[in-house]
Amino acid sequence: MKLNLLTVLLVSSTSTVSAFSVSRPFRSSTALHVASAPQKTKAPVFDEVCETTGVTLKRFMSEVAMLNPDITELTVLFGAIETACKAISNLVKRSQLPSSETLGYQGEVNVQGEDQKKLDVITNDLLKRALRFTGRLGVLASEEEDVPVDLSGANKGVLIDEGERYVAVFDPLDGSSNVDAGIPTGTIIGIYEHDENCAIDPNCVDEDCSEQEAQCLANTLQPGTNLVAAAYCLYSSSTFLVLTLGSGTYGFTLDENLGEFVLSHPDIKIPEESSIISFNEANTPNWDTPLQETVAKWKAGKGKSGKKFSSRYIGSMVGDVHRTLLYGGVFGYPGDKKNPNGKLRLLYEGAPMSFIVEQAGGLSTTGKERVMEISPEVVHQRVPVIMGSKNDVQEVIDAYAAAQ
Ligand code: AFP
Repeated sequence: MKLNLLTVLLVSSTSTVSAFSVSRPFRSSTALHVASAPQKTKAPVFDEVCETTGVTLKRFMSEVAMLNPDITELTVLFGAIETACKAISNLVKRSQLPSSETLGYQGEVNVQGEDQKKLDVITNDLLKRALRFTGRLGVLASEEEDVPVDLSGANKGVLIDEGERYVAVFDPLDGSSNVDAGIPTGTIIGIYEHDENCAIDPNCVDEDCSEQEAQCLANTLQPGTNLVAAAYCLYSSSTFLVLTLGSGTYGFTLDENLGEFVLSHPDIKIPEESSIISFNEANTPNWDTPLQETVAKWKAGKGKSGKKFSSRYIGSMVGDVHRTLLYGGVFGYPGDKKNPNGKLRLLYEGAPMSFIVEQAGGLSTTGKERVMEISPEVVHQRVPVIMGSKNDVQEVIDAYAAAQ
């Protein structure tokens, strides 16, 4: 069904993208009309692999599409994500050179009161445009945008067909406070199905929008269980792209000679238990008692596994979760007395990363509930997150349950 939407996203002649949308916070006061939970996708098996190129992300996605024709459109989105990640990787790498002039602050504060880095703004623009030019996106929400951005009208010129349309949520440069020191950073992306029945009057700006129109723009407010895909790119010693389409977690490494992401970590399985904790431990005295006690036991080697845990913390969620996926352990940013919902954002940090971790056999919880099952009420909602190895995270869940 063709969407009856006109643009509320304007691209100015100076290439600055500004979103004009409803300014009030988006609250799902009534149930959102959203697509039903996605079906499990079939994962490809590669019988024959070229020794020189390996399995590229392009081949992976085209084989996924052949096995799952209903998600063929996702290959176009992943083409855009791939290009954006390569471009961001180059920007991050070059940022240390004085000639790049991309380090430091932009001089703006985002809606969450955080100072925006120059690279936050540049990468947000880059990813937004890459996704928009696919013509497959109805709405997007980003850490760096105050409100969701309706793209349907803006896509008119590049719309290829009237196939499925998606909602993208992303954090273009997570961990950007580390970027000036050359510490790993990442991009996090979640993809939902868009409600194609949404119709927004072209004159709908700010208070002119009806509740229904506001809710259509707020089509981003879906729980993680509705995600059809999630991915992160890690800009580190190598550039990685790790994704799930709901059937396992797959890791690709950028082969800089080929310019292609090559499957390097097929069907990642996070170790069921480990001995690594990854928290900002300066906040320990303010954590909930069950978490404080569990972590204290782990440090003393008196937890369920009897192993003595050690600590690894970068302060970039993508880097910390990537290590946790490969080595096991528990990464978290829990709620505390000062910030009961912690620091991480549900929509574009907590939910997509939980999807990736769960698809690798891990768990992700707030301590009291599964992160994937929380329905966001506002776009930039924060959520306590404790994710990683199944047995270790279960120990935290059990401690919370016992304390109730
Ligand atoms: P920045 O993007 O502002 O650097 O924040 C990164 C982040 O959202 C997440 O990637 C980290 O896990 C977490 O914040 C680190 O927060 P602390 O600096 O409070 O430990």
